[in-house]
Amino acid sequence: MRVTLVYPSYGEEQHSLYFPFGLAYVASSLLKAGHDVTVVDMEGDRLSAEEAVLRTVQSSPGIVAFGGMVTRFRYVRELSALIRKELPGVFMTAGNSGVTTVPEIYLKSCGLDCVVLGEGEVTSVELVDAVEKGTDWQQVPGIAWLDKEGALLKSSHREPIPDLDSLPWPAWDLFPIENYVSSIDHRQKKVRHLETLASRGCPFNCVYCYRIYGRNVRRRSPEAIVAELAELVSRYDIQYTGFPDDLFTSDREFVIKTCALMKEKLPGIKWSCLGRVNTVDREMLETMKDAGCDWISYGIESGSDFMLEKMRRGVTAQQCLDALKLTESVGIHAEGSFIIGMFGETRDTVKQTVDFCRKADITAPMLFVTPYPGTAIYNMAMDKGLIQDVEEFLLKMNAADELLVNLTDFTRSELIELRNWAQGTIGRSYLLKKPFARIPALLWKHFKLHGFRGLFHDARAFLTSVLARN
Ligand code: B12
Ligand code: SF4
Repeated sequence: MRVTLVYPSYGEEQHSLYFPFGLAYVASSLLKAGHDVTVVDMEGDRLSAEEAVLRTVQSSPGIVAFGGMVTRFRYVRELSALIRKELPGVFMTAGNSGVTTVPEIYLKSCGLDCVVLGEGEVTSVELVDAVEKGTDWQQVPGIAWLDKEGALLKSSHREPIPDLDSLPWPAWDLFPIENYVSSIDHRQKKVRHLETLASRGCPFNCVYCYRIYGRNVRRRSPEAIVAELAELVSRYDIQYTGFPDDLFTSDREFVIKTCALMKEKLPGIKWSCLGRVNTVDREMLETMKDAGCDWISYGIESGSDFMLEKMRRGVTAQQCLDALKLTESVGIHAEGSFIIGMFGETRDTVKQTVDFCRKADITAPMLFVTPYPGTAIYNMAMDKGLIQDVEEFLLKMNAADELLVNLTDFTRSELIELRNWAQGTIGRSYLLKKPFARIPALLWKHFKLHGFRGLFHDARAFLTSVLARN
């Protein structure tokens, strides 16, 4: 059957491109099952909604299926309405973590026939088979739909795919892959890159995080991961890769084995991953460094032990500091990310985070906490009546840098002011600690990436921040 997979826009003017693995895995499974798959990549091809609809209609689909994370809900809503007008009888579905956590909203607002819950590879194949053959698709496990009265119905639970090595590689070539490979990577560097997924799931339980694959971690074999990477090198000439798993470092033995194989088969390839401070040690980091790892991003989130406990992080600020220093000491760049505005946040806890960054000598983005559907804090926010209208909440989501729900005792403007102060102080302290090295390096980096526009933007931001110092 002809299936058109639509990847909605990211919603920002300028950004790096991240390859949509979920949709690409679904695409390769459908291809393997003999279906005819077209991808309309609004993001990768920078399509307007009208262009995306036109391409979708021109592909003459039997099924249209949307991907994209929860923040892209509004695009799915817009596109689905436009496509429905052009193709009134087409079967429409969607999958991703948003659909999985708030299926009723997607079904109601986007006029979808059903949605795919959780892991999509097997479910999408069975669903397309059933629609093609005209059998009862509601018998396919792992889907949800609305009955005539608008009540949510779900089929039986879909078991996780036991062996990830059995999945075909993502269907990279259905996407405008060169745009992804040659885009600025997540470190803001220009290098040919494409990432690979090594595992699904995370054993931890942080309150602001939703894990579509749950706490039981499934890992691919190091051999399969390295074979895929070798293919990416030979097909697309990549020089850089990374593992955007929930948590790449959750199992020491797995990391060490994968590194040994990477070192042997892919010398010269550099890479990055997401880490957790209590899952790394010196020997492991040295092994990673030796296998080409040059960058680890740790979700630090706060410099306050009180807040870390509230977030169920299970680590202390001191552990975070030690891990950052250890990582840098073996020659891997350690990056931290922070959030502000969790339940219980105070001026003191924010100051502790700022002090933490000074001590760690890092600069880092500080994002407002957002209670995404499926997280513990989403349930708490719902219980407290802080999210009155879920659809409105989803529609407001964009690049994740705005304050959408205030979980604190501060007023909205106080919290925004506090964030701006903290972010400015962290950035300024970092630059002024080694001004002659860091300021020119920053300006040069942004000039290379964005030309004079980037340079002026940076210079103005820095001067404003120095003048506003308090
Ligand atoms: C890489 C990544 C990113 C990348 C972008 C990825 C991309 N291409 O869009 C970047 C770094 C940009 C990013 C940003 C953000 N991210 Co993010 N990200 C991830 C991460 C770590 C991996 C995604 C991935 O590739 N997974 C692997 C693939 C195979 O899984 P999948 O995408 O879920 O796809 C499967 C199913 O969902 C389903 N499926 C997916 N699409 C489709 C389509 C169809 C038709 C079907 C049938 C099935 C289907 O089948 C797929 C295969 O099994 C996930 C965590 C995770 N492990 O999933 C978070 C995650 C998706 N991100 C999340 C969040 C919150 C964000 C941010 C808002 C964070 C922030 N505060 O900045 C921003 C959003 C920015 C924006 N404007 O949209 C949350 C979403 C929470 C939620 N309730 O939906 C997650 C789950 C992290 C978490 N644990 O909380 N992210
Ligand atoms: S934030 Fe990271 S460590 Fe915590 S549960 Fe999510 S993936 Fe796991």
